[in-house]
Amino acid sequence: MKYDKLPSRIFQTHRQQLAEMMEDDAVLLLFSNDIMPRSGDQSYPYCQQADMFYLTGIEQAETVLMLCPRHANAQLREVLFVQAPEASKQMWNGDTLTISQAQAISGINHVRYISDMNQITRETLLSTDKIYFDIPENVRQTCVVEDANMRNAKHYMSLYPLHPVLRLAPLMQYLRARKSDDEISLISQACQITAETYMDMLACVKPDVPEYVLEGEIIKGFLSRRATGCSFAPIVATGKNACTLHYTANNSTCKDGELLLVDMGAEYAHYAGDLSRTVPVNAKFTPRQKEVYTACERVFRYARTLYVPGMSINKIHQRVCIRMQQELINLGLFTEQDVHNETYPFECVHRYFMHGVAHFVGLDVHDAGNKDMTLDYGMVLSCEPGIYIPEENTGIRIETVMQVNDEPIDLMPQVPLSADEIETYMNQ
Ligand SMILES: [Mn+2]
Repeated sequence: MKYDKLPSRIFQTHRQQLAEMMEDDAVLLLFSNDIMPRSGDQSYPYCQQADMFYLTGIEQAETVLMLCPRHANAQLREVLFVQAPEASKQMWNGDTLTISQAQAISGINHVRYISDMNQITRETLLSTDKIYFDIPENVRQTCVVEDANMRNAKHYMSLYPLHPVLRLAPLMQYLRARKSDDEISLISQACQITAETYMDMLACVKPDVPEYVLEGEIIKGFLSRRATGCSFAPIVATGKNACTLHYTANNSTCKDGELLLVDMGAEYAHYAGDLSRTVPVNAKFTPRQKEVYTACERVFRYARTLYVPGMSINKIHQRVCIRMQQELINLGLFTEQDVHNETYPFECVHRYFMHGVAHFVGLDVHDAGNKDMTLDYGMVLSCEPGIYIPEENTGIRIETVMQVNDEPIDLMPQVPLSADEIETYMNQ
């Protein structure tokens, strides 16, 4: 692996915390992601199911975790199944984990080959009342492709139709939203790689440079700093492209006099970074660009102070919208009277700031957690106000990653922020 080996205590702690939340007489069957076909005989780079990584640290396919924390037979409380070595596969793909390597990574004593799974799960299920399954519950995505956990849930439900089933997702959402110190240092590492790469990339920003050249600099910067890759596809958007929130075509050319918006994140040891910044292509803001930029910067500086225990994403967003409304009125984008005539709150604001100001960040860049969850120590979220004015060819987003604290902590404080800092940095 590219990253420093993680201590198994990270995963042991996660399993212990989950065990405390699980119902008595219940067993969890958790399946690794499938290898996703691309075209012909090619597959996409393998991506482990996030909860599987969170609970075991195992990165390979054909892995199953069975947890039955209060089973009378101690041998059945925690069992990990991994694929057995196969000479023909090893010739092409390299070695798979041995039993002892899987034990060392996960901290699980009872590691067996997957061929033993049917017998061991049968013995456990017939002596247990309920089964937890981890079917996908992301509010932002319903996928037409059935994943391994959904497929196996249906399979086991048909084999054991009299066992009530339970949802794992709410438990994982609760746990994964609260990061340990180990996890926070991994996210910080991903953020450090992201920030350094961004600041190096700025040296290449100038009129007539294509967006994809900057995308290349980002990927090169990430990989050479030991990132596993990108936590999401980089957005490199000049001028009006920045008003497409998830613009990833990156095939235009940066023009003199335009602003450039970059939204990028490295992935280190499966944990995500997430950074957005906006700079003038020619290293000098026009007076109007500076006016809009500094309005967004003021909202950003204010928003960062709100990542304290007791808040929630929805509460932060509400306060940021109030502040944003005043800034947008001052920019002449709408009037107090327009606000008075709104059919729903912040209708005018939403024309120019149409996305949320925060999401959880962790194993997924948009990590487990919901918008009404009360923020607590150990939570990590993005902070990303933006102002988008297509008629002025302008899209601005300023984003960092914040750790919730009495004094909220910006995990990328080194990145130039004020218009003056940006111009000085780009001209040096
Ligand atoms: Mn983000």
